[in-house]
Amino acid sequence: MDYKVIEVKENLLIENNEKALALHQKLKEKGIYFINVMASPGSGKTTLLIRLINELKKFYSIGVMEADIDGDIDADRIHKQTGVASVQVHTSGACHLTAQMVEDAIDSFGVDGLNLLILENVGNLVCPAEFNTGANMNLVLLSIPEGDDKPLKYPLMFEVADMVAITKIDTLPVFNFSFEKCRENIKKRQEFAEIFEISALKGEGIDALLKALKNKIDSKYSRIK
Ligand SMILES: Nc1nc2c(ncn2[C@@H]2O[C@H](COP(=O)(O)OP(=O)(O)OP(=O)(O)O)[C@@H](O)[C@H]2O)c(=O)[nH]1
Ligand SMILES: [Mg+2]
Ligand SMILES: [Zn+2]
Repeated sequence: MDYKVIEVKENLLIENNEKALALHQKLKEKGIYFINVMASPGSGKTTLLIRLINELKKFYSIGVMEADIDGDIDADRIHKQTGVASVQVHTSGACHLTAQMVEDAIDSFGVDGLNLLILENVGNLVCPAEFNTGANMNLVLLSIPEGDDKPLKYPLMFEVADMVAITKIDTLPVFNFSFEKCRENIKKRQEFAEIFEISALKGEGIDALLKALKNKIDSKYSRIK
């Protein structure tokens, strides 16, 4: 019984990976760079995206997919506060997106003419990391109130991160959080992720993150807008 359950999951992940690679190729052919944003519920994903998009929209034609189990609050916030096209993706109760769900969302969203696609994945530090979305890069957030030990408890999320933004640094005075320990814990998972310290609320550290994101995007595809 246990064996069967494991096999089903492995097949599911292999199938998802194949789908994600095909989706990646499809977006590449359209010249669309795709960023997948993952983190815990309430860690500040939408707040950060609003700040980033208001700068990035000067350089790119952006589309945003907001994934949640229910509600359309985040897609509405993004659209109202940035003016960019956004779509709310409901997962029918699932706590992560599969590549197939991402492709279905992209197809109904209509991405032709865009050169940057951003996905705010379901707030969850566990299974979104297991399911390749076909994105060019994963931006993972870790907010100060969650604690500096999270990379030890949720290893895969920090293994698949290309960039980690330590967020809500304005709350540091009221939490027992060590940047040094957090960086050490991230490095235990992998060596390569760039790490940023930011406050989406106050704007601290946003410029460095923006610059790194632009470098990543522009090193892949030439700017079209
Ligand atoms: N102090 C502080 N609060 C922040 C910061 N960024 C976000 N918040 C607050 O954190 C709460 C959650 O922010 P959201 O941006 O909605 O978080 P989220 O990760 O998108 O949440 P879900 O989509 O529900 O998973 C809100 O009350 C924000 O105002 C920050 O840098 N500093
Ligand atoms: Mg959100
Ligand atoms: Zn899940």
